[in-house]
Amino acid sequence: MKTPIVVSITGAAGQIGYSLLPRIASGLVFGSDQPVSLRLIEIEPGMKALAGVVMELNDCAFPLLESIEATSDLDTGFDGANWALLVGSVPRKAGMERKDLLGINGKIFVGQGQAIERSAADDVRVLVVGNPCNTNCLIAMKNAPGIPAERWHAMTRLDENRAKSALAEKAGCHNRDVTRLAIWGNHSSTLYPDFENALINGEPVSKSIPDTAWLEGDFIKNVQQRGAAIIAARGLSSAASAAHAALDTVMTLNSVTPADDWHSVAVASDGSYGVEEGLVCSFPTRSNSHKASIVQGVPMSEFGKSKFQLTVNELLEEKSMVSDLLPK
Ligand code: NAX
Repeated sequence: MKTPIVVSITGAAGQIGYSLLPRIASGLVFGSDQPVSLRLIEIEPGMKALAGVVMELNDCAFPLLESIEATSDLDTGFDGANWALLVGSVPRKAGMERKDLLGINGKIFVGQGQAIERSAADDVRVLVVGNPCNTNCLIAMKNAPGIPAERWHAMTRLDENRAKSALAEKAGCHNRDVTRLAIWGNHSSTLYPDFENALINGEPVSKSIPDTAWLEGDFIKNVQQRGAAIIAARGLSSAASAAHAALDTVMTLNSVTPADDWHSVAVASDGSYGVEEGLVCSFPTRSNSHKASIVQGVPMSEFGKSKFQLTVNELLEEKSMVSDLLPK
């Protein structure tokens, strides 16, 4: 038997946690011969529900699930973590400004970053899902200066998957025929789904979808607003698709990306495409199974550049709103 991989998950009793956990425990994500130890983190009010989730995981009798620790203590929760999935955060409530949300959740990510640095394994990698995920990731990363910046990620894969699905529907093809779909910028309503560099069956999207007005208009708007559309329909925010995208992200980061494709994840900028160094921004990336690298030289039209600048400006604004949480 291999040594178990330790996976810590915050917000484990929430909707996304509920979809995420059985799939990790089943071996789907880390391999069919890789035992997994789960460390599930909740705030005190969530601990009762988390106890129920633990009962259900036990009742699945997963052969690869080595152990489960349920805790509200961060150091216990991140102890020895090889992967930390930061899903839990406080949802935006009526009357709350974005600045308020950034402040409330930002403080959570200060403590989590510090605890990950103190307690996680030397090779820990982190994926932030809880919103606003780019800036939460920035805060946690800056509060864990001992962990290399390349180990921090925030999730934009759900937006990529949504965009692929929308293009496939319009083109009348399968979503597996859509490749090189990059999300640029922030996971928010300013994100830019790059149809100019995406391919359908290896050809530019414009060949299958010559409707430029749709691509520049409704396509972008629908991807940006998809989360709100799901809330309107379901009465709850997306959870199954979000959990799936989180697992897609981890599996992509753990494998080698084919040379003719790329995937979206927000990483600390290295200055590529003029984005301020350190800003956690979504780019087209390729992984070598240990590290995601930003794909260089992706061309952008004036239209694409203006959309990208808008979402980068929002990230800079978010950063300035949480400057008191970012150690110099
Ligand atoms: P839920 O409200 O169902 O669950 C969140 C859980 O986190 C709750 O059980 C809560 O007790 C717990 N929690 C809150 N603060 C915590 C803390 N400091 N430490 C540990 N646990 C804590 O939300 P859910 O639908 O699971 O969504 C979780 C997060 O994902 C939200 O912030 C949501 O906005 C974000 N999303 C991010 C997406 C992305 O693409 N990056 C898409 C889906 C989702 O909206």
